[in-house]
Amino acid sequence: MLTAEQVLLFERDGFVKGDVVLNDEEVEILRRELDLVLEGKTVKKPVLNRNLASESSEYGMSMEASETIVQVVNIWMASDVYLQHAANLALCEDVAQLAGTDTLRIWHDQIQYKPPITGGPTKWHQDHPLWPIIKPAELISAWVALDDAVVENGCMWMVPGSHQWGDHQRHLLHGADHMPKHKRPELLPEGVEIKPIPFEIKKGQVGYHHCMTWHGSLPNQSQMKRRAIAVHYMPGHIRYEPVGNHPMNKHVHVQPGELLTGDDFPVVYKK
Ligand SMILES: O=C(O)CCC(=O)C(=O)O
Repeated sequence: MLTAEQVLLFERDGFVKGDVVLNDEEVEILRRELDLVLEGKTVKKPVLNRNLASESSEYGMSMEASETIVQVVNIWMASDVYLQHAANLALCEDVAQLAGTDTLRIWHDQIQYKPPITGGPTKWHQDHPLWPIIKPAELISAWVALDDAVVENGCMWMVPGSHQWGDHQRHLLHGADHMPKHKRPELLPEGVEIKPIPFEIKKGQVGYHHCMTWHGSLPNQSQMKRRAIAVHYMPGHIRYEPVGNHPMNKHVHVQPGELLTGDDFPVVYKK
């Protein structure tokens, strides 16, 4: 469980660091399992396994042709070890506490792996506007580092307080200096300041972020790998309300307006 201070920080900033939830051996198991998935050696497959840097997606951008960001979406579907990770009690209790819910389902997970030197930047974005088939915007992600994530190898950066500023996704730009720019700053609430800060997370540690918080990550300019597993958790009341498309759409078997339940959105925590 998180302390009252951590909960207050999350409410104020839209992100907070948690404990080290995985020991070295547990991290090693997840790393090995990731290798198997990337080498295509698992029987079951994830929903996506792609190079984000070469996609013109909302997340990826390529400044150099050689850049790579390996993104694997729903590795839990390919690997039971990752499903067990999503059900990690310490993570689930913290997220349930932050979300004020007694039930958590997986919306989806994602690996982002930035290889040494060639690992590219992940564009500044807000998560929920990129998830236009679910509502309300009350999801929380648990981002667990599989390598120390520091500025040099492309840790995430966050803009404190931005989860309270509304949907600015279509106005957010990734500057040449890798910092966020707003196309129409006059649309921001009065008096707010865009002050991005690095969110360095130790190997095995978790960082939580709200689905409206502005975040992005820098290129990996080091010799270290930067691997991480983020689980995007849905509190029990999240519904399927499609107003756009998403790779998870084909996994949805409920009607618009219904709770987003089903085998591909498993309950991983119930109080
Ligand atoms: O791993 C990264 O650098 C970005 C991940 C991200 O955008 C997220 O977990 O919401």
